[in-house]
Amino acid sequence: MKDDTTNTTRGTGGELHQQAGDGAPTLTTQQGGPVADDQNSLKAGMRGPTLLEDHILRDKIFHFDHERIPERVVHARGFGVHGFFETYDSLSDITCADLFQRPGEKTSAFVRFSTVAGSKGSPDLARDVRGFAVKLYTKEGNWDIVGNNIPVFFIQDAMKFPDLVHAAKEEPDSGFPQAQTAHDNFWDFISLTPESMNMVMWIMSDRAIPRSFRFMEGFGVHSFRMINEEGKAVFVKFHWKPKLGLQSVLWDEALKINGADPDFHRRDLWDAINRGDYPEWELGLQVFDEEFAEQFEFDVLDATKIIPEEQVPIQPVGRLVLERVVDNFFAETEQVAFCTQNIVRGIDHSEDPLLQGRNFSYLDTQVKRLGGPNFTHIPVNAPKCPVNHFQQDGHMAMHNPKGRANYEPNSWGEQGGPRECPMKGFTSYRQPAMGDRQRVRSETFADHYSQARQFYISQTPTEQNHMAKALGFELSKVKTERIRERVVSHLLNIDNELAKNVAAMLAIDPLPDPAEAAMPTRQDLPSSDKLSIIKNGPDSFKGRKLGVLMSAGANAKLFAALQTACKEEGAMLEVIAPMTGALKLSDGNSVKVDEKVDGGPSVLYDAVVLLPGDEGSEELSRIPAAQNYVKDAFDHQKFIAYVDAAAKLMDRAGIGKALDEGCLKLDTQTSADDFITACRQIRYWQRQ
Ligand code: HDE
Repeated sequence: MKDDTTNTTRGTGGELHQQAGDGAPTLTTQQGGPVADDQNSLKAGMRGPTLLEDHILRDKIFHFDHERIPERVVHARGFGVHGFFETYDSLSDITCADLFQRPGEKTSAFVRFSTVAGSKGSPDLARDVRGFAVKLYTKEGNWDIVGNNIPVFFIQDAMKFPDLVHAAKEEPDSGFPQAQTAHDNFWDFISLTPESMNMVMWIMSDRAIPRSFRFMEGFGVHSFRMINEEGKAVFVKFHWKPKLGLQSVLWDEALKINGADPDFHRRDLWDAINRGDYPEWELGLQVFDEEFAEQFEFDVLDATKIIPEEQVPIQPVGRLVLERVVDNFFAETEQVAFCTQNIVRGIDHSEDPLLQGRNFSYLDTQVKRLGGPNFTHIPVNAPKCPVNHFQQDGHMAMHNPKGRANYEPNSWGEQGGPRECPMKGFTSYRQPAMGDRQRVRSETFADHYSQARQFYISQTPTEQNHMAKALGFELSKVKTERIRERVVSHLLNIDNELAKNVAAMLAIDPLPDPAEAAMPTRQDLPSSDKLSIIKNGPDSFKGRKLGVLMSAGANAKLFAALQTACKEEGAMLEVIAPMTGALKLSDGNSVKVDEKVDGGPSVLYDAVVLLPGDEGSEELSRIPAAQNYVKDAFDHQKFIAYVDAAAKLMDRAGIGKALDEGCLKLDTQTSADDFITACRQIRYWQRQ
């Protein structure tokens, strides 16, 4: 590596000048002119003023002034990575989409995960829906599945989207709160929009605070169509199932993670890919026909409803592997432009009014964000198949056709440019469209509570408890009493106990009347196990992170045993100690410290080990951050392994007498293995 001090000089003001040579290229302006001095502007005399003619200063500052592009109006905070999609078997019976024709076919992909409400710099662990947008660069054009990690949405009609987003984002007068729905405007809108109740149950569940992008599901949300070569269509819903299973954090952890590491999710994905631990999802399809759609309890065009997996099972059709981080965040993550209308032959939209509105919106927003119609010339947006058309010019046009033909039909024969292809070209499904022009909501969309109830009753008691607490937290931040009451009046149409619990947290007594419902809540929808995170636990500690709190003299054998157990499981291990740098173990060897104890709180780990050495245990037990490390791990129902030397630390953290079966004593290699096996349950939920 080039030494920072080679080829350097000092200027008259003592400033450092690093010069080209020894492999360092020459610095230039944007016009390519070599720059002699990048430290000083051009001045009249030693002490100025600076001269207006300084084109080098102007070149640099002009560009800097224009570095920002408008952040996304929603989903501003995001993180993108590259990967590929691999088709399992041919799906030619249901679709002629090229990427699904050949088993083993690999299609390049770019995926951007995001939160919705917060601005670009907001913390990762906001309670929010996560965007799960996938761009597939197929041989017949780009196909974007612009989905979320929750399979339903707040509203049924695109007309309401600006209102929803205005209400969710910071309030227009004060400009806060940032990245939070815990405020009056959001709950005011929600409480006046009963169609949002199913989604409200989902966002008040732990789905809205995922442990990592790697441990969450993705959903296309709307019903789409697949069409085969004969023109026959079926409906499909898209599901992404993470190979590592589902996992979320607790709300108290989310709040603390946001302080300790606001980039927790993006760092997790970045680190996983860089260490070769490529996250993987299976694409699953729920395929159903018009006949099923007719007899299903709800309208398949209503994006506030799911089709339970028990009713239409999910067929895995391929896998998505994320294996490459971006070279440049702005070029790729910021400039990627997803559009729901980017579909390919063999896939088609449904008449879902939310989807129809989205198809208009995304193209519009890209022009605003990226500054013109040529955003497909940006590498991350460019299709990886031949692109030939007569569209031309516009801002920043990069690929300009040669020759005279820029229209068709034309008479220019071989020089005439591209022509239509009825065989391979996109064809829309021939769905008859008839009816009076009218601004209406279909009455088949009117059941607002039944699936909200179904979601709630499908959760484990632990998850139900989290939901009640989340509602209690959010509504405690709502200052207007009648809004809080109105939300409880909706909850009464979902589940009495839930409504009562939340009302108690808000001291609402007596209970309000249940909200007037367009349709009564169905009590006959069965619970669906697939809707719970805990019931679909990973049963593995793979991909998770163990935090080992240590001090000088820590038992080297046990440390090695933990390292082996983690490696075998495919988990990571980090060392946390009072000081950064290196730590001496009992055998005299040193180990690298990953985090100083106040920079590595236990909320950043999935399970913890307390492994102080005899020498340093007293000092460690007096550090408040170490005590919090233990207390939080215990309160967050994490598995804890400890050695005798940790007794004082545990006492000072107030857990010494509370140890339970989620706290395991560590003394041999087998106990290290047993501990990692216990960690597969992710949390010791029995600890209340
Ligand atoms: Fe979006 N949405 N959305 N949305 N959406 C955008 O497009 C919009 C909706 C989703 O990582 C915007 O490029 C309307 C549902 C994701 O770049 C914008 C409606 C779902 C992303 C837009 C919806 C989504 C966006 C803002 C209601 C889940 C981030 C910036 C009719 C199925 C993509 C942009 C990325 C982004 C409009 C509803 C998912 C303004 C009008 C439902 C994952 O075009």
